[in-house]
Amino acid sequence: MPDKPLQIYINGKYYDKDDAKISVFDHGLLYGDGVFEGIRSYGGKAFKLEEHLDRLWYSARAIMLEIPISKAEMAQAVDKTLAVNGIQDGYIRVVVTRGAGTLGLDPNKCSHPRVIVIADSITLYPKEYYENGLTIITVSTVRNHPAALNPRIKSLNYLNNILAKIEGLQAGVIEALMLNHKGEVAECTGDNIFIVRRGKILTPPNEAGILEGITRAVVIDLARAAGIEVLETPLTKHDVYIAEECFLTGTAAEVVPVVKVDSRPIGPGKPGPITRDLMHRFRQLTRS
Ligand code: PXG
Repeated sequence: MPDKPLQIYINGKYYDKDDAKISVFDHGLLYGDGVFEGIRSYGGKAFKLEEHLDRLWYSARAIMLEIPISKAEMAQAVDKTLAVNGIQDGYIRVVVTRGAGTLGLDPNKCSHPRVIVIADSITLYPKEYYENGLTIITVSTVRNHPAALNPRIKSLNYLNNILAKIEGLQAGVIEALMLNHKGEVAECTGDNIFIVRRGKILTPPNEAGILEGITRAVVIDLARAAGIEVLETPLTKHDVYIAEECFLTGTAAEVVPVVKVDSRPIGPGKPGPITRDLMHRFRQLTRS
């Protein structure tokens, strides 16, 4: 028997993967006009679902997109999509597009937002990255100016991050550090950044122009609960270069060490003790 095709939720109905389609007039496609979330499931349960849905609703609000269902209905849709696909440890993508409109920008010409929920298995980073740490570079692509497209909005237009990712890939690294328009450290293309200095954890504040990562918030809480001081403070490349440790957080990556930035070793060039402790605490939280 072939496997049952993946079931995709679109506006309340389930479709086989190959039949899950939306209009070529959808402004999500034509203009990147929409919002999304990426969520992990552990043991069949969506991790930090409430936080992800809160962020989705804030993103939608910021672009004046009204999500046509309630948060409770969305939570049910996420749970059901995991269940019908029999996914335990996986990845959920929730997408809300402006819907089909005309070949013009006007969002008011789009009447019905599309709500899409995809649950699939997840391809994890190779184990080696967690054991030996990542090498990253700072790229020249500046993170979106908050007054242009606020990075706090998880919008369907990810070209800013994709351009930075391309720069990184061209240079042979899989993640890249972006600075903001002031030259301060912002974040990586799909991960938030942290450094350790004199035993304290430092990370850029929201005002640096970053996505307010859910994993970032979890790791800040885990660190504080473990008695480690965490400061949200503006950082420069210099701060990263002289750090004792560096790590990234994100839904896909969880907590991953960084051992080299712009060809410079961070600390001794190996994952540090605070990073390894937080990786362990994060795993305990999600796998218990
Ligand atoms: N910054 C940016 C720009 C992101 O896109 C994060 C930080 C980390 O946020 P969370 O809430 O996930 O801790 C993200 C999230 C992917 C993928 O497929 C990327 C993200 C999330 C899920 C999947 O690369 N980025």
